Amino acid sequence: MTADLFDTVAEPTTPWVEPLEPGAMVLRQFARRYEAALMEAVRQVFEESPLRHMVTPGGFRMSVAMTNCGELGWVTDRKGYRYDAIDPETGRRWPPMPAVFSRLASEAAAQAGFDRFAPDACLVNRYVAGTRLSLHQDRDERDYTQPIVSVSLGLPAVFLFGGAKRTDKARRIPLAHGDVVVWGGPARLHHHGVLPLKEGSHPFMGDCRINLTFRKAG
Ligand code: MD6
Ligand code: FE
Repeated sequence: MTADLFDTVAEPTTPWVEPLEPGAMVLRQFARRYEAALMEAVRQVFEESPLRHMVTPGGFRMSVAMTNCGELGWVTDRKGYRYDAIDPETGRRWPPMPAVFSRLASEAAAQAGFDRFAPDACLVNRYVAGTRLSLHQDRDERDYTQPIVSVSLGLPAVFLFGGAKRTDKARRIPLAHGDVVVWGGPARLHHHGVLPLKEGSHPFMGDCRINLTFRKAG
């Protein structure tokens, strides 16, 4: 049997759009079309640049385990947050962005009204039970006209989506395997985070949630 690179195992569900606010929406089940290829590509990225717990500038070890692929990778250490072309753990460039990653990200962005999104950075996050991400803005990128595309795989999570100010009330948005959140335009700098992951088991991913966050960083 020959399988195309972008073939899927399961019959993909027809995606639907859930608007959040101007510039932000959830594309429900949008990543299901490529789920098999995505999971295989994630596995390959982990082999080349393993997951690690980075340290914040304040000295706290992040509960999310992270790695990157693409031209640039997001890193944090005692010196601060930044994008770097070199993985500090391996001393080599981050693994190239798998074709299925760039394709999914630009298709999702286009669906959300952001044409020609060409990410140069993909942050890969792994959450296990108890892992959380506190409210923050993504503002280490150069060009805020470019959106953020965030893909959820594996265990469900509750995504927090707030406003321009950290104190703005944040909505709680349940995210399931295959859901994609896109935020840009007037929502580009809105605060967001993830509530502590609940224990569980996912048929493809086991006991974790994988999140792919695509950016045009450079
Ligand atoms: C998520 N991650 O994991 C969303 N932002 O669902 C992020 O928003 C994020 O993991 C900036 C830096 C690291 C991150
Ligand atoms: Fe973020």
